[in-house]
Amino acid sequence: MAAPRAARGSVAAALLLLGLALCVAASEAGGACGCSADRAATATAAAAAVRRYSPEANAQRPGRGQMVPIPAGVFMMGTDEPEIRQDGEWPARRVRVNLFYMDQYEVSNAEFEKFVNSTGYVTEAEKFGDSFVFEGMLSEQVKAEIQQAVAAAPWWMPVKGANWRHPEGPDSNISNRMDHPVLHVSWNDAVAYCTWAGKRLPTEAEWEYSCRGGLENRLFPWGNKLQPKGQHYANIWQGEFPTNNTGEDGYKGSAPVTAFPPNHYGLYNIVGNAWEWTSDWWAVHHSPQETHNPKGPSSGTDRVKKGGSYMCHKSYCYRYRCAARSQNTPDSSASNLGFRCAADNLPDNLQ
Ligand SMILES: *[C@@H]1O[C@H](CO)[C@@H](O)[C@H](O)[C@H]1NC(C)=O
Ligand SMILES: *[C@@H]1O[C@H](CO)[C@@H](O)[C@H](O)[C@H]1NC(C)=O
Ligand SMILES: *[C@@H]1O[C@H](CO)[C@@H](O)[C@H](O)[C@H]1NC(C)=O
Ligand SMILES: [Ca+2]
Ligand SMILES: [Ca+2]
Repeated sequence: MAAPRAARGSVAAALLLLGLALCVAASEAGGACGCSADRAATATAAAAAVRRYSPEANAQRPGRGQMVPIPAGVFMMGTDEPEIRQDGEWPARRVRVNLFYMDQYEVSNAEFEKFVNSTGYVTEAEKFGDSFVFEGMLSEQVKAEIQQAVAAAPWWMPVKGANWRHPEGPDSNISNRMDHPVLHVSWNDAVAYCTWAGKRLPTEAEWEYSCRGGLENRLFPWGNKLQPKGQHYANIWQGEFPTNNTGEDGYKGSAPVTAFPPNHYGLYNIVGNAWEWTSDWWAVHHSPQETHNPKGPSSGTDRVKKGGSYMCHKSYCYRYRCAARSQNTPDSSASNLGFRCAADNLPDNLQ
């Protein structure tokens, strides 16, 4: 069978597929960033932002469709206490962001189908004829037909006929999952969708700023505790990876894009469920200087994705944190990778 796209060009790309292979044992999280003046200023701005942009307020805004305003402000991007250093989660740096709009939800299968219906768009997974699927979700019949796995991440199978309409291969479908995130979409597919919708992909800075929801120096969109009061706030993996997915949070695979509580900006599943493409090229070294609306490196080979997925567990993929990041080539696709769009102004149809 043809080499999977993520493996084209370099073995490293295959190993990095979905950020799974190079995980480090994660240390316990917490601590401060050690720059108190910045923190005070950011905290003040953030507190004001949270007051102005509570999910309740956003929900009551008539005619805003599925986008919410993310207030202009300053935040600390990245962290000085990286959990996964080689991902370039550090240093913490001041970033200024203009007001923009963000989709409240990951783009769903229903929305993507509307796009495909009206444009005839064909995704890259459909053109290439295969996509990566987590082995634990495949039927015995599909598994039996596969000879090749990703060497360092054997739970990833390149599956012929897997695409957004057939997430686990030809014998699967999305008819009961129209409200789940569209999967098996490449970066190029995501750009095509957002452009059609009058939107664009968020920059990594915008994505991380909106993930943090006005909170400062926290691991997750809701705070530092993974499960406040024992509640699940995101669709990730519970149990031993990759053999025992207990689905304690209610979902072994993807969840509806509306599942779980939103963050302070009204964003759902900003971590967990599906990984989300951003517009930035990938690099692991960042200047500590303050920047204004940074757009990432001017060139590269991989694009940044954020938020982790339903497959992430602390033991091997502690990437469902706002500062966490990973990458794939722009033509890669897989069963846990999707996106949401952003915009400078509300598209006409949402006003
Ligand atoms: C897309 O088109 C098909 C076939 O006409 C139709 O059944 C389906 O409801 C359409 N999907 C959406 C989301 O409009
Ligand atoms: C879609 O998959 C479900 C099982 O998840 C199956 O019951 C149904 O028949 C399938 N529909 C089609 C149109 O293949
Ligand atoms: C999976 O993990 C749960 C909780 O840790 C345990 O109760 C269960 O026995 C495990 N199942 C298997 C098949 O190992
Ligand atoms: Ca889950
Ligand atoms: Ca997500």
